[in-house]
Amino acid sequence: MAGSSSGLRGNRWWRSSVGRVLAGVTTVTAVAAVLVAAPGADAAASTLGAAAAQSGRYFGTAIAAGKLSNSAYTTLAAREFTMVTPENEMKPDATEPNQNQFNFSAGDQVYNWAISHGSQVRGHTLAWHSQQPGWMQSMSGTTLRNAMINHIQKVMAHYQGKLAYWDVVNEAFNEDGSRRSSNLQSTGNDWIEVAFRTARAADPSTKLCYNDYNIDNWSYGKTQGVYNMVRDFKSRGVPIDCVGLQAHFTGGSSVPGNLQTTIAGFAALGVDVALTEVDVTNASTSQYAALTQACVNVARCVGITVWGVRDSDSWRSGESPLLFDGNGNKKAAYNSVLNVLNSGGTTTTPTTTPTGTTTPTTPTTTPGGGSCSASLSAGQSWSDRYNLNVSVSGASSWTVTMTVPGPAKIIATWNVNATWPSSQVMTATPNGSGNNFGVTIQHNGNRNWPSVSCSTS
Ligand code: 9MR
Repeated sequence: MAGSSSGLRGNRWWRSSVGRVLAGVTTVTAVAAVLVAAPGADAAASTLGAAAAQSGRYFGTAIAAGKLSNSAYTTLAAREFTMVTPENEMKPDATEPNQNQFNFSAGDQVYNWAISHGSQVRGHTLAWHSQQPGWMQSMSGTTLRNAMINHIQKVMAHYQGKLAYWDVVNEAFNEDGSRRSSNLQSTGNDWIEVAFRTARAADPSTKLCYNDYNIDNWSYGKTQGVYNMVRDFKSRGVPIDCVGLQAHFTGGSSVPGNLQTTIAGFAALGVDVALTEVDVTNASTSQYAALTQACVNVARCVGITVWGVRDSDSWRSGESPLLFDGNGNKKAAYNSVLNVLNSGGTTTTPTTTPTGTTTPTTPTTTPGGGSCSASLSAGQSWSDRYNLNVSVSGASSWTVTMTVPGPAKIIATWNVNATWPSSQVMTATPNGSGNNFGVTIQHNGNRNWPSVSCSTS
């Protein structure tokens, strides 16, 4: 956990945060407490999710509903990951098996598991040439266009306000950067922007992404094709918030040397970028380290998702491409990813966060049960989100409740067992990491301090 205060003074977190800590805590006593009981922001974290959260990022995995009854699988997934992508359960063939008859049972299973384990969810995917239900495969023209619009509206309505991201359109380009031919493409070249406009209207709270494979190499035709589309969308006001690089470095491909250039290139258009389906042939440690480094070096690279938990869960299990072996043991690549995440590398321009007058410290005494108090101090911040460090004192068994002022919402925590079923209200208990933990809040324009209270039982 946290090192000595002198160690902290020398590091990046300390330099970038001390001004905001001084601004954000109300009393001299509280400032002194922060100096000594250093928040764990830059201490080496021991899980992927916790390590990524130190720089406001998530670390995710694909989850299959059919494996949620396997406790080895769920224990590992709950421990390590802070973002979940349903591997197949939110695809069109799963959610609309018959036209206008929707089935969200498997999608909801993955969603409910994820949020009950303090994880966010990335919806995957609404419009795609593949995994269409049979009735859609045989459609064309206006009928198909209208069916696509209806599908997006109904599926997004079901998950309204619940998902962090949606892959609105998946894999719509050819390798040379032209549009892939499909029944959707045949409805007109504007089908992608219609999908995004429909999605924004259906759920303005979710970030809307374009997702594809083989768009990792900046000089590749497909990368440039997607880049030009995103640039065009941004210039014409077509709503798009993010680009997902699937980053499948399996089946003969490997991490290109210019991956960071690609991530930065997309980010410069004003979209979030994520690596969304990572796997690497034989889990090369150097390639895993390189792809992680490329992400953490770009401020708007918001997270990394690996495409499965253990090698045995992979769609390409023959290439053993993931971070855990079939028995759930950490592989060498796990450590190389963790080390890069723990070494920081975030290059962001901190903004002043949070602001406002809410008292960040609310001690509570519970009759007969001892007492505890929780105080907040500001951590790193980015244009869309900021970290807070929570320091608990007075008891080793505690429950901290934090309420963030909407439309701000909690998107990640580390060094704590936490759930935030409403996005605005979080309940947290110790997870054995001590009495300091961290929270990432997406401010959505409201940077006022959350309120916090502590109780014992
Ligand atoms: O991992 C998914 C596998 O279980 C499915 O059989 C397959 C069917 O298309 O889709 C896999 O996931 C894909 C993802 O949805 C989109 N990018 C490529 C992934 C690997 O094929």
